[in-house]
Amino acid sequence: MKDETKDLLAERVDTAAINNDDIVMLTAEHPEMTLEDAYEIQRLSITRRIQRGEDFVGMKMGLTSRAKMEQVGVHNPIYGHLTGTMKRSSGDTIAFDDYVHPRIEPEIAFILGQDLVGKVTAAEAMQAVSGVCAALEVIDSRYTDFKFTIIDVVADNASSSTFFLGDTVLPPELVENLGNLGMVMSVNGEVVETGSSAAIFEHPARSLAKLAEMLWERGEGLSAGMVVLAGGATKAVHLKPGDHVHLEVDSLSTVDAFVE
Ligand code: OOG
Ligand code: MG
Repeated sequence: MKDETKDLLAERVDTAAINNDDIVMLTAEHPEMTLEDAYEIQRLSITRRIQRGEDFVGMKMGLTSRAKMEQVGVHNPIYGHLTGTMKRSSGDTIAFDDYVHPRIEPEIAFILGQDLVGKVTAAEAMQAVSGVCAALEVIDSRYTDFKFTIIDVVADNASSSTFFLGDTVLPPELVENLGNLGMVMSVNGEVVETGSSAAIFEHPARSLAKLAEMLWERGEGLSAGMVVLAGGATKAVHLKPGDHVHLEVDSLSTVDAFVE
């Protein structure tokens, strides 16, 4: 795929995200697009955000649990970039009108205290982690009906739109059983999804190591200070105006997200 085509497609996904417009899958028009083209389009779309003044604050893994893979019909993990404008604190409110068709999912977030570069084991990856917290991620595919191929969703920055971090960030040595923490997500007081951090690539630390490996294969890495979302533990749930989403994760602080 030509560089100028990638530039045009990066502009298309970026503009759709700005205007909350849904768009036709890019592969419908460009069946020749490869996964590497898609990661390049993602990078170009992030460069556009940085040029507008957004900060690059971290990365996310996506499609690391079976429930997530089955919900969207894509069975391989992917990654996306997170910027400062996507970040919220527990208790914050988002506006439904700022999204195309938002969904929310329960996650575990890592804060890196050191750079993490290379093909590492899960235990090695955890040595770079200074903090662990619960998180809610709002995903918002820019594609019509939330339907996509792996190539399309990668080009669309893995549906990234907003993430809420829990108030308490614990050092990893204080989180017993990180690989099997109960996770309960409620909407307006009713439990909608239950799961375990074990569903996230068998252990959230394995997801972090996989991200480092996927980046390493492209000559990239993670830097100290970054946030990393390990991936949704359960399937994602549709949001609507007026929703109050509450997440409880064993040993970690709760996270609340409000929609107006
Ligand atoms: C792709 C993003 C997946 C996760 O945690 O699995 C993701 C999507 O489902 O639209 O964020
Ligand atoms: Mg996610």
